Amino acid sequence: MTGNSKAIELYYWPTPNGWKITIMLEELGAPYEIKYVNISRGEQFEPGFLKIAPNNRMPAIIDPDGPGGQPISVFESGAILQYLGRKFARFYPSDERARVAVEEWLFWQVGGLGPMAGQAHHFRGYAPEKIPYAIDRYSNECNRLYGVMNKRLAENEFLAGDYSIADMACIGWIKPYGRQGQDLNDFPNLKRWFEAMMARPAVEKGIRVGEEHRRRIADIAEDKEAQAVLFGQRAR
Ligand SMILES: N[C@@H](CCC(=O)N[C@@H](CS)C(=O)NCC(=O)O)C(=O)O
Repeated sequence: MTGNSKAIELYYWPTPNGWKITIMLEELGAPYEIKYVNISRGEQFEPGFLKIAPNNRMPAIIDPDGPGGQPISVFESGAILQYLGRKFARFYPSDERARVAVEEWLFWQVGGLGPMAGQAHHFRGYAPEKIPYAIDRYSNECNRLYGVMNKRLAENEFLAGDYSIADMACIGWIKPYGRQGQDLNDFPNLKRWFEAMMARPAVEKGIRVGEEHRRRIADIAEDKEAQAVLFGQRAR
């Protein structure tokens, strides 16, 4: 482990993408300071935040003790997990074969499970109009992805063999399985993994960070200000 005495600043809101990083920091036992970015109120567009996270999405971090002892900022949850995994040399193996397996499943999450489940949440929960084609399209895609994970977990305890940042990336997106129209009883290996993951103290603690700010779908579905901020964004 390299120097980790200074707290890492985590720009965060309690959502599946934010949880990935609180879970990792809890697993590492690394000191961190939460900077809330209230995405329903547009704080992701504040110039100071955009400087470190130009995609106006959280999570992002600033590590005051970055390479060469100088601060570094990182945005994109996958890049943050990889950075922390390298810095602390944990949950992201350096052996090339093992590392490739972690990266396959990490990128599978950030490019597949996350975006597809996010669209399922949108069309099933938030969209003012219920569009059957969109609901089916994203619920079916989640179902397919759950099947892929279930098969993988038939032969592996965790996605990449040993517990890794790939599992941390996925858990927050499987937790709301009901919002994606899925039943874990249809996926017994995934269910076994899900229960093992949720039993980890760091996962439980990471998901609880900022839970007082978490809002139910129905709240957002009625909150015109949040909808105006979050939905229908275009280039600025
Ligand atoms: N690819 C990004 C996605 C992050 C993301 O979508 N964050 C959402 C919350 S889960 C956000 O900050 N949304 C703000 C907005 O939509 O303006 C990552 O993995 O970090």
